[in-house]
Amino acid sequence: MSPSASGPEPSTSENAPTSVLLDVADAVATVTLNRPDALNALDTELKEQLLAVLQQVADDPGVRCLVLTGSGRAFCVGQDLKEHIRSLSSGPGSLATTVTEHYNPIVTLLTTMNKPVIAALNGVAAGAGASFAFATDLRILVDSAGINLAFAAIALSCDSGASWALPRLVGTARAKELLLLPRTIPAPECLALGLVTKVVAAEDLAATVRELATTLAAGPTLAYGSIRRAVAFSASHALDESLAQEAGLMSLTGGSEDHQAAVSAFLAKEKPAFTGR
Ligand code: T3D
Repeated sequence: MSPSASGPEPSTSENAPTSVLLDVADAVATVTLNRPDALNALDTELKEQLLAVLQQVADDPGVRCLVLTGSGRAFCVGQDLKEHIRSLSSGPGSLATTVTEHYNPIVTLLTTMNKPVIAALNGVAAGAGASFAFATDLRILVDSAGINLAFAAIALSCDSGASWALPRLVGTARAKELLLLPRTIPAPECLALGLVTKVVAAEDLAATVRELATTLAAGPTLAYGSIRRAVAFSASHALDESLAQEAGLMSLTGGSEDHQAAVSAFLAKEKPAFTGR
């Protein structure tokens, strides 16, 4: 599973299917969900490949920013319901298994890896696909697409962290409305609600994301990772605990090479060159 410096490559060994592509260039890893004919619906193979690739990206200190995107006209329409109907016939056990074995670790990696994560939403994001997008730091959505919290439409509750991330993005009342009454929320409304960071024309998506990812990949990665952890921690802890967590992370980042270099550069009126350490 060696990363490519030139273009997207299979995420797994040579003859394996390519439901997920990984490209690494200039410290930016681009992970592409690659079942375009199925609107990047999440079947078992894709989920297992995605989990492996995300772990690889998280563990690679040479990667300083992750971009998650989809191929074709959709970002991701969530669980592959064609596969799902087959597993339903074998009983509810398989549903419980994929949530804990696939969805939960995927979202944990997206949420907690020590580097910034961008969702390049090239098309509709639905169900767990929407949840994956919410687990990232910045979401760039094409103006022709939307987001659909599709779970209740098929009589499911919600998963992949939707109940955790959505209220933090839009507030509890709005989160419940979007989950109880699923619909495809058009791009301008997604922006107004705070579900996405930015809306762009489809032809501008690649350049917008590239510029953002390049900027983040050249930044203070340790500080970025620590900011992710501090914000996630304080969302579910009291002020005194959050202050203690901040103090620990300030101590960590205060001892970093990047901090030393950045303060020296500031005082010398120079631009800092961050190494990520
Ligand atoms: O055990 C477990 O796995 C539990 C875990 C669950 C996690 C989840 O993600 S649950 C939620 C699963 N996802 C959905 O319920 C979304 C279903 N899709 C839709 O609601 C709509 O398709 C969209 C809002 C995403 C897009 O609408 P639209 O109008 O642009 O497209 P469409 O015409 O509805 O769909 C186009 C085709 O894609 C269509 O197939 P066809 O008619 O061309 O042969 C449709 O059936 C197919 N498709 C869309 N979503 C899925 C799908 N096929 C399989 N799985 C899908 N999720």
